Amino acid sequence: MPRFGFNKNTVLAGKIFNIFNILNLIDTTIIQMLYFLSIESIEGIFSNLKGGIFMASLKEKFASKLGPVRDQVRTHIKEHGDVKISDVTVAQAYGGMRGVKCMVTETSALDPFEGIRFRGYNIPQLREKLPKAPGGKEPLPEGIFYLLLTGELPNEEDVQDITNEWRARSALPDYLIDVLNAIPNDTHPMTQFSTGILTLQKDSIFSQKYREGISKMEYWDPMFEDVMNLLAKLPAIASYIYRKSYKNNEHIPADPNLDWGGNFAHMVGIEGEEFKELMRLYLVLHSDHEGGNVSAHTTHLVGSALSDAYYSLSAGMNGLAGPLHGLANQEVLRWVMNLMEELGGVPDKEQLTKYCWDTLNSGQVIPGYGHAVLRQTDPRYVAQRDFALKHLGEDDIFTVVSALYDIVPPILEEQGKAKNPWPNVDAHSGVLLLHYGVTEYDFYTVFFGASRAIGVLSSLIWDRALGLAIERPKSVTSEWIAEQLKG
Ligand code: FAM
Repeated sequence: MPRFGFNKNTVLAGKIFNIFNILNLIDTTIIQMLYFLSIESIEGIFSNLKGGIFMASLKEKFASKLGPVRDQVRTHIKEHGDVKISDVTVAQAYGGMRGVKCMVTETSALDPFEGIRFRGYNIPQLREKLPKAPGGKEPLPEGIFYLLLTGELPNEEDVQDITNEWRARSALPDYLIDVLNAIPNDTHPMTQFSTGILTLQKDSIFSQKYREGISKMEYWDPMFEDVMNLLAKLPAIASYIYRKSYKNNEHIPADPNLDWGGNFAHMVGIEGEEFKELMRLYLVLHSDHEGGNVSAHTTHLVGSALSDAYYSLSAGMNGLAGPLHGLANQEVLRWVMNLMEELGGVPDKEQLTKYCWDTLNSGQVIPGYGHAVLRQTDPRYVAQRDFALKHLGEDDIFTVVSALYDIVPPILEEQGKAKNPWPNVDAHSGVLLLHYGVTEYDFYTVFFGASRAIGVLSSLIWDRALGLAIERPKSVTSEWIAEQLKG
């Protein structure tokens, strides 16, 4: 019996739910068979088949989307495989492959000036169109998962189904708690998070099915199951790490009436509707940023070797833990707090300007500013600023963060190195978390990680559904480049 997560009744509910899942599995297999027999209008046939026997589910919706995309990809490769979509320069080979178009990610696309679009929807549209918690104004993370996976906006019922499904799969097994308890509390929370995810690998359904000899065409199905099991558990894993590391190992049981994000906020131990709303927004905003960023690309790369969702996400989280990527959110807060301590409270413009130049002149970056792709203020920053303007009221740290928004871009422009002087997502998240009482900066990237899992794991299901190949780009030596340059 799991030691952490939902109580006995919810565990029983979970077991009943699993019976439905088995029915769903049979159901999905029927849909796939129909597709391979080239029978059209699967959804229509399925709705007749259902006849009240099978629960409509996200999995069937995904299965119904699969065929046309598979066809399109097959045609792209077979009929247009030689068409060139990118060139690579020497600078790009040394410079982190910036701008090289050489991978496919279906879930979201990033425009340097417009920012991120999730299946075509920008952030203001998501905030408006995705279903909300009762009485809430911010989108539910369950909704972005549905959108990323299926390409369609969910309705209230679709989202409620995911909440129920994740709730039923959320209990943490004893062996995971034992492993987490064995990790010293002063180990960085991202190390604990990544270890927790990897520890669950022994229960991977994908790995088990692969060993049993599943067909390639069905890889996506056990991957879907692993992803659902993993996403369901992430808030409990993260909260367990938080309470163990910072709150005397005193844990808060899940609230079975809450959605995924609201329950996450509750289990961390911060009550109040506003923080739950912040969590929901935060978990939507950080979920996906197309495929080339370190956490997304790592998850995809590791998954391309047919490593399961646990191996792949754990690896992606290790990439997110780098200070140039997700860890920047804790670095921003630490930098702002150091600045306020050194300058004695809220500094004036002149003091802030000097502090920024001192940071740059000492060879450090200004955390939270710049981006590899974006060339304007990150819309995720704008959404968080909007939330802060609505809810924070008088807040000294927000005052400093706002002042930096005016001061840093012209300084970076004057320095002339950063291609993008504008703030990114990480410049704003810390001040919000701190305002509501998450004072442990080192934990911030774990929130980012739980959110990013939604995007990269949706992509991983698509990777297996589309049969994307093991990644193996060609590397060259500097000697080889020198030879080319001679010619
Ligand atoms: N402060 C100082 N220098 C900066 C800078 C910043 N905020 N942003 C870029 N630069 C420098 C950069 O270090 C590089 O210097 P060198 O030529 O000496 O190597 C130069 O400007 C050109 O860099 P770029 O082409 O504009 O950026 P990159 O694509 O190489 O790197 C970032 C992008 C995000 C890694 C970089 O802007 C940075 O280090 N920012 C601060 C850290 C940060 O906020 N990271 C979070 C990014 C976020 F979106 C995320 O992934 N979560």
